[in-house]
Amino acid sequence: HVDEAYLTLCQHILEEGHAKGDRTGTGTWSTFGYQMRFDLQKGFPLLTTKRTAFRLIATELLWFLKGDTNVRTLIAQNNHIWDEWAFEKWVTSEEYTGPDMTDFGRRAVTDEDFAPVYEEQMRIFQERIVEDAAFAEKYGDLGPVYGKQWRSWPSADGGTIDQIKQVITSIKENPNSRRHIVSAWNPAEVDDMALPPCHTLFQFYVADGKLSCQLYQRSADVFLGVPFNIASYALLTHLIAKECGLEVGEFIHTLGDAHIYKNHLAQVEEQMSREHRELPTLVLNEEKSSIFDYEMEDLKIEGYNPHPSIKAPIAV
Ligand code: UFP
Repeated sequence: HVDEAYLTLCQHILEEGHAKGDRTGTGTWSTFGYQMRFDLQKGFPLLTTKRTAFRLIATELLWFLKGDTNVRTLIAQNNHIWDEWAFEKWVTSEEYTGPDMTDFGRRAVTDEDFAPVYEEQMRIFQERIVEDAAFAEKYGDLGPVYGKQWRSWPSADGGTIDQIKQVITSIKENPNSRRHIVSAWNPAEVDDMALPPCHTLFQFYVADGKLSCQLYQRSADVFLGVPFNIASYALLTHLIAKECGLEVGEFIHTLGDAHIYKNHLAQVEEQMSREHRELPTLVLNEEKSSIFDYEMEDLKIEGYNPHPSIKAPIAV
């Protein structure tokens, strides 16, 4: 069960983790190198011990698959998971003249006077991204993040490589290949990205008519990020399997620096006290088959009856 594997990971970090500082200044408990396996035949791996927003996961995945790197599309769909990273670019630019937003991610949760000032600036930013196309082009773009590397990795000859199209072709034409790989980690462009890819590289594998996927995630915010990352790659595996005429196999999640932020500990304890429930199922619109044609309304989760969501501050 996905919750058992996930809560075992949490337990492992709490028991074996090193106290480790990090880029965001929050502080973590961290371990290095961990693997979980999920049999996608046994239900869709969306956590049941905490409500996890499938809508946000699916709209983000479709955004990656369309090759989009601008938060405008996400904000217009009321998906705000990437806002902080675009906002960071805006408030550190010369054009920004509002109140000081230095270290806004941490201060928004630790400083009561600052929180409303930050929220006001964020609201103004979001509205402007949606209303002002030129502003969005400049400040909504996150740089060459996933969408760009997946669909148009710049090649040495000045062209681009569509890794998703290529991997689908390779799965269809040569299922036994050991080279079904997509890499989001482009060393030449990492410095231009708002956030260097956390899910760094994935590989597909075909056996007995089933498609499996393994992800290497270099850095894993276990409370906030990982539940999304599991469901996102499970969904991707379903979409690619359908397009290739295969059943789904396993999703294997390999983690590098797997950490629990120190300000998520109470939330993790709360979740660990809950009993898991039956997994939901994913229902795809039968009329669609190309992975590039899906819209949010084509992807449905049925039978999802989780425990309530648990709020926690995100480290930016
Ligand atoms: N993070 C995830 N999953 C994601 C994502 C981010 O866990 O899909 F985009 C977390 C990991 C880490 C932070 O806590 O975001 C990225 O920081 P860094 O680049 O310093 O590893």
